[in-house]
Amino acid sequence: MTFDLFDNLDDPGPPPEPLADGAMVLRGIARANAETLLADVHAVTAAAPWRHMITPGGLQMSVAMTNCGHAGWVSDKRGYRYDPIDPLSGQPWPAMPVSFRELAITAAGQAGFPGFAPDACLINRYEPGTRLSLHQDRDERDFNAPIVSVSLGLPAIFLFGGMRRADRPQRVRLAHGDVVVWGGPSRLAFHGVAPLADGDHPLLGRLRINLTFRKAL
Ligand code: MD3
Ligand code: FE
Repeated sequence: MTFDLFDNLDDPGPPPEPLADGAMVLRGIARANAETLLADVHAVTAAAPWRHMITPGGLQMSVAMTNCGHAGWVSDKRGYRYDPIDPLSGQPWPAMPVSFRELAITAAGQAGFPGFAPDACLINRYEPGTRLSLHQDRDERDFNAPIVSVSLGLPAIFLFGGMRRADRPQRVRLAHGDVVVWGGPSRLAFHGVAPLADGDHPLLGRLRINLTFRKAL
């Protein structure tokens, strides 16, 4: 068992950090539960293994992905969509672990989005050098619901752009345990992740894992 300052329940931690209209950073709020979250990631990947999806343009993504919940985000030559079935296994995606759901709902509430009901969680795995190019998340049905993201392992530089692809993105460092809630006018902002710098994280070694919670259906 490891302990750090955030395990002291008397310490409220840093206050929520507004990033843009509707976007709030909750620094370190997932740290105390990180080992449980990671055990649950491993349980999900035992049933729905990591895979490198293919974009509609035919390129393999450098980030490995899987999903849990009632629907999973998939990409192939036919396009992007949410599917209740994992195309690798032909089975439904694994259920969303309780630890995931509770964190996502708590974070959304702290950021001013009570009643968030995520039905999908996309899990991204970054190795050093991998990146996610600038994109919008617009495959979900209801853009009124926020997206909640949880960063674990190696830190990343997150690129947060505007409503147009050409808008110069701000660079935000997201570290282990940081949670960001993206709602309101930020929900459709362009965003991405810069190539991951190498490092050695005590829990995850040379990896970053990001969970994104969505109301997809
Ligand atoms: C801002 N993932 O899975 S999480 C993605 O770190 C994705 O793996 C990144 O972008 C990652 O689609 C970034 C932060 C994030 C997620 C969704 C957003 C930021 C967002 C949707 C709208 C605006
Ligand atoms: Fe995204």
